[in-house]
Amino acid sequence: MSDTNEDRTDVQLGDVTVGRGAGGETHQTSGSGVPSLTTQQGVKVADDQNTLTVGERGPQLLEDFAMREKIFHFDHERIPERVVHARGFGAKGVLEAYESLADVTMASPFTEKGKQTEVFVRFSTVAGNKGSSDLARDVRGFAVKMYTDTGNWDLVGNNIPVFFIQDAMKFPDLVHSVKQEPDRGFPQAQSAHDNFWDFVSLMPESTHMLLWVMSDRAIPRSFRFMEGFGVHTFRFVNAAGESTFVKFHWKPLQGLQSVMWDEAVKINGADPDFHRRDLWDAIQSGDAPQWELGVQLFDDAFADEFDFDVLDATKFIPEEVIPVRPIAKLTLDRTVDNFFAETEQVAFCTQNIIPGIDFTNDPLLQGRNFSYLDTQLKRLGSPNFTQLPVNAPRCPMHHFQQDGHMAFTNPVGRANYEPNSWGEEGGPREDPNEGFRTFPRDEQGAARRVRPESFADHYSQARQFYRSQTSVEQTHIANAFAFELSKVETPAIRLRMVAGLRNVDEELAQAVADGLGLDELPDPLPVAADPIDLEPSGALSIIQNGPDNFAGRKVGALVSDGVDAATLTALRSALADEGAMIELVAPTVFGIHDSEGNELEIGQKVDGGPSVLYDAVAVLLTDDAAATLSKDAAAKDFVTNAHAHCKFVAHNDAAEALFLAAGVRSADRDEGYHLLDGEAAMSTAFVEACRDLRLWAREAKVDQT
Ligand code: HDE
Repeated sequence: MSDTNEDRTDVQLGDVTVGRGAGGETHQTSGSGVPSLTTQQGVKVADDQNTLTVGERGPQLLEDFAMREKIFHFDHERIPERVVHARGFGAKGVLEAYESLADVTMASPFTEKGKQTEVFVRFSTVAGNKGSSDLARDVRGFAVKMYTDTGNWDLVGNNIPVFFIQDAMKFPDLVHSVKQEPDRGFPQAQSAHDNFWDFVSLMPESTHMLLWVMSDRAIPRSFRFMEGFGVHTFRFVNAAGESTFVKFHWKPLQGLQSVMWDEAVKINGADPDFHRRDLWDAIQSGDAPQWELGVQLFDDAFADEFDFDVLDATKFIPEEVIPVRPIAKLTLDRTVDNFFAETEQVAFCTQNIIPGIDFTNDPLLQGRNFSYLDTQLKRLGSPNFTQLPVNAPRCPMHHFQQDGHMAFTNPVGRANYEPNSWGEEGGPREDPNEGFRTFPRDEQGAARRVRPESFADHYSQARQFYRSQTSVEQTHIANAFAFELSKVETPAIRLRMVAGLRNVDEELAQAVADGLGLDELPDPLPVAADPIDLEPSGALSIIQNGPDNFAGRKVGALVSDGVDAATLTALRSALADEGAMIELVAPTVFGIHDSEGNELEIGQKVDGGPSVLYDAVAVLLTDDAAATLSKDAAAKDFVTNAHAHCKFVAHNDAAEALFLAAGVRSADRDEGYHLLDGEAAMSTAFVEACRDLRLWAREAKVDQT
């Protein structure tokens, strides 16, 4: 057997040379400016293509340490996925304070105006496994780790300000019910099945959250366009030791936006990574998304007089009751360098708070404080997970905790206990002045297992949420309930849920019953406390809180070879002026030129770029291409779906043939359709119309056709 270069059988694959023979090397060798491939022990590897064998076709040799090490490591690459929020996506950035909040908190990010704190954010879905699709109807996690100079503060929130349950003890039941049913292992990333609706229909405290989850909040267009909430009531504590209650809000400066359910279903097929790709692309292109951190501050007197218990996580405080005060700006301007090292290994713990922040007695929060630390040990395998770079504080830390698996930051010196008498050599000491001090709240009472009376009203805020929505949004909520319950196989569960909805709103219950084809409404479920009518809150509607521009949104332009150069240029420039993007979709990815012969960069072949991937569309074709595409199912779907999803459509005259083939007659083409013929003003008018995001007036008409 020879290992000389003469024995190599290199293969030329396009512009890449790959070594294949005995002793063969890849095209990149140590001499060409790239480092040598090594084993984990640092031994350079000569051949990464062929295992050591006896003779050319003989058995493999166990002594091939390079091959065995490679396979061994591969076999152990996976760690347990998160038991909930398994599918997530992280990004890095900075939090910048608007002002000093020293009067209410000594929390380090807010000590002075302009103060910057490094952050890591992980967005997630809850129910689906790690490989599930982004557009599942689900709550989104919005977890923020702030590396402050007084320690790490984790605000582990969601995109919905309330939760399904009032006591952490019910969390395993809730999660079991929504995840795959245990006997069959499906459905994946879906709440539309018997177990989930069985559980929640037996837990009236879930009703308020269900309204949010059946609303378009649960199918956001992008992480960039959704709010975040700390959910629980926390405490701010100032240097004088005074406490103020606080609820945290993240408000996207991009405005709120969601997709329609039919779009969500189709996006999941077309691009299951739609949300993570969106965030990645936005940050990579320099369009860093931003959120304002806002707080609702209140005292004991407000807590006593408010209609609901501020410790009950199934309730929120409307912004009309306590306005949200913006205190800082979050900018996510860096993608992760390595998905596993950062997004997967990041370990959020609700117990990670810093001086100036404290807990309240919210029973959900107290339970979480146990769960998050506990779950990280299971997932990351060692109490030293805090030493992983993504989890390590950026401020100095000194303690006597030692050893354990994978301890790679180890104290030096003799002292590993205190008190000790080793003087300056004796290691760190307590800091009574700057150390964390728990707010000295008064607590007394008998140990009991009891749900407070003040947690009993399960319907009033659900009703308030529903009645705060536009009629378009109300229809979406009713449709979502009907869809989900139609997937439930057990009639009694469907009926129990409709019976519960009667306590929320009779019209909603009726609309759901109609959607299911139910002749007669069941009697309402008994209530523990009579629901009351509360003032609607405009802040709860997505449509009323959209952007006032089209920035950060994307137009999909279906074009063909020979597309009019002036029209395309005018459209591109109007979108660029708005800060919006355009992606070209064409019958092929090579060989498409504009009318002036310029080769166009095509983002998607027509069957890979359905209109559900875009916020608005353009159809700019030649007559020949329109005739050909009129026979193409994907091109017709592009148009039909854009129309059905109430999108704004720019087009040239030639697009007519495709519209007709797609069943969009001229009578169907409303003011959402904009003819473009190269004039800049026409493109500008189209982009201005797009600021509304959708022409909702079309929705009812589409449903009727
Ligand atoms: Fe979580 N939750 N949770 N949760 N949660 C987890 O921790 C838990 C709750 C939230 O991107 C787990 O590291 C209990 C509310 C987010 O890594 C686990 C209860 C809110 C994330 C856990 C709740 C959340 C998690 C699983 C009921 C919004 C993802 C993996 C008391 C305020 C964090 C992990 C990330 C993750 C427990 C309820 C948000 C098992 C026991 C309410 C955003 O510890």
